[in-house]
Amino acid sequence: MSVADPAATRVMGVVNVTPDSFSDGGQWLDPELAIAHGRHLIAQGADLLDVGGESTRPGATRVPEDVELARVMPVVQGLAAEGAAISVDTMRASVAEKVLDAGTSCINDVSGGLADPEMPRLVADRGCDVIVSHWRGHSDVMSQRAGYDDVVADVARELEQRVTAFLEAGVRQDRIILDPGLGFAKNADANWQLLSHVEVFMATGHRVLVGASRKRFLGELLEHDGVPALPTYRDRATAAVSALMAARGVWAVRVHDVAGSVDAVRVGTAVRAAGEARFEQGRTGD
Ligand code: PMM
Repeated sequence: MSVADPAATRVMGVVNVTPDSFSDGGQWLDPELAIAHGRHLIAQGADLLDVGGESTRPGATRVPEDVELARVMPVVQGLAAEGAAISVDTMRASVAEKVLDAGTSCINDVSGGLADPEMPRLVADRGCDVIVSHWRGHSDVMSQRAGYDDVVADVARELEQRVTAFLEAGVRQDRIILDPGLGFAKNADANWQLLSHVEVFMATGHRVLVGASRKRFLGELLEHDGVPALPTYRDRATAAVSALMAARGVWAVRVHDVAGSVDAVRVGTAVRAAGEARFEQGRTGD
């Protein structure tokens, strides 16, 4: 890897086609606006776009399948026609099947295949990439399931079980991307622990994706007089996480503000490259 290798950690830009996402809800519900937003994120340097039609914020109620599909389908079709690399954020195999037909190359299942037992088989049949996140239940119950003995070990073990389910269904090992699922049944301390120990997930040999963008734990960190920072004021902290994760060598960061993370990833990648260069020098000097 060289210092000039900005692609070392990918930047995944979020296109939420929802009225109620905590981070950007309602902004891109019109398909034309969502497509324009995706185009803008690509121009800013996003390597791939994550299109979602169902909010997963704590307390959110599920949307019916036909509504989810109607939201994401025109956006996937429009962006795929422009050559964008697309993942779709869905927990439904039926939605995944249709968006794969429309040009999606990756399924981002925040439930890690737990919400829909058909998901592993579908992914195996289609041979696509899949993001397998750590998850303990839908938005209405997840905050009650945030208890851990050792959050890093517990999340690693539970994720391994989900990976096994995908492998047993016939998904290729190298198609599976791991995500510790920041904010999903996790309090702030748990999220910081998982970021701090991201190498535990990388040690599995799978690609690792981290989604810290605009999340509540960043708002809590940046509080003023006990009031958490609003989601859009969390972008600089998000970029800081992106730099740190790039320095550790994660495969991708999932963010709303792409421009900030593209620069941050270049910083982190340069730090990482410099460290590797010194290590290589040390080895040849032996
Ligand atoms: N976070 C959200 C939604 N989808 N997908 C993955 N793989 N990882 C995440 O951390 C994640 C996700 C939270 O909602 P948002 O779309 O408003 O950011």
